[in-house]
Amino acid sequence: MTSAVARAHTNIALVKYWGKRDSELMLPQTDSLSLTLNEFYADTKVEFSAQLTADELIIDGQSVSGKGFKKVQKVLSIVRQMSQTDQFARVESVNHVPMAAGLASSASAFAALAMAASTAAGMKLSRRDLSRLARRGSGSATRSIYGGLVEWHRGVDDLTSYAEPIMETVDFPLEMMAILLNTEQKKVSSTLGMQHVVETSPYYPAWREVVQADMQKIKLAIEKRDINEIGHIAQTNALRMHALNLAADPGFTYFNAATLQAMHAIDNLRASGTNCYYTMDAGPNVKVIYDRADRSKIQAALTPLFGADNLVVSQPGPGTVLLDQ
Ligand code: 2P0
Repeated sequence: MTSAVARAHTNIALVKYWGKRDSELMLPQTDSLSLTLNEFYADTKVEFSAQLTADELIIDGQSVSGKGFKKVQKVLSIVRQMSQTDQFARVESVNHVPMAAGLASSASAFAALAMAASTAAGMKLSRRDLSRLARRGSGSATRSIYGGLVEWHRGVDDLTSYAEPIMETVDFPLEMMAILLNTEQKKVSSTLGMQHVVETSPYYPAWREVVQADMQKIKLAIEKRDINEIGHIAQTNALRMHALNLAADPGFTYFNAATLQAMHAIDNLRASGTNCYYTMDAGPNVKVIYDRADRSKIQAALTPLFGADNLVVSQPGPGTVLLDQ
């Protein structure tokens, strides 16, 4: 019996991934760039055993079947093929988030699974290959193998679509604050949302060009450690991603009334001299991007609107690590 435990942190994209061109290989339409977060992570244990008669998945103590389980099985099957084993596996994952944050958890889940499963199967994959393996479970997981600021190269095939760190230890005061507005399960999954957009949004060709330009601009801004420029690019990129959804047929949105309230609050705060920017993903929660020095001013402005308990500060975090073997 062989087992391994890995810890992976989630990430928030500053230049978003929103569309696949191959859903089996999980090749994205565009490059993307993210910040790995310290405060949100998953610990996953994988155990291969000749005694098991099927794969098993337990998340936060609950046995899981359905779509999530299928994606886990897909990654386990790739690992079995790579390591020439036919044993089934038990996967046990625990999510560590400050509360039921409803923030993207598939990134940390599949990055941890890639490292724990490949190690438990006796392989020692390079980080590039771990990134490629994590990608097969969930696109955003490709980036969570690395800490700090990370780029996912869309590539042209399975071998060339992987992530690379731009700055693993962020050496300037970039910080992110999640505003928790709604922790219910999202109505349109990322997978379905992005597929619908690629198929029906007339803005999609423009989005590809937007991302290409934003990748260049944000890498320069990171080099200059210019938090305002990084925030400005991220906010504009997020709005353009969400515009794809509104322009699809039928159109849809992940925003709710509180999302718009938070967006206005951050725009107003910036207009009154405190530099901060927002980004949103496949759900209503808003993430604020700012310089650590401005944290208390931002908290003071947002607390009366959303409550102190719903503001979760997170620092840049590390890449995926092995905890136990
Ligand atoms: C991102 N998101 O770049 C984008 C921005 C949400 C909005 O990646 O279908 O869970 O498993 O590849 O990675 C969330 O989508 O979707 C995501 P799949 P995933 O972070």
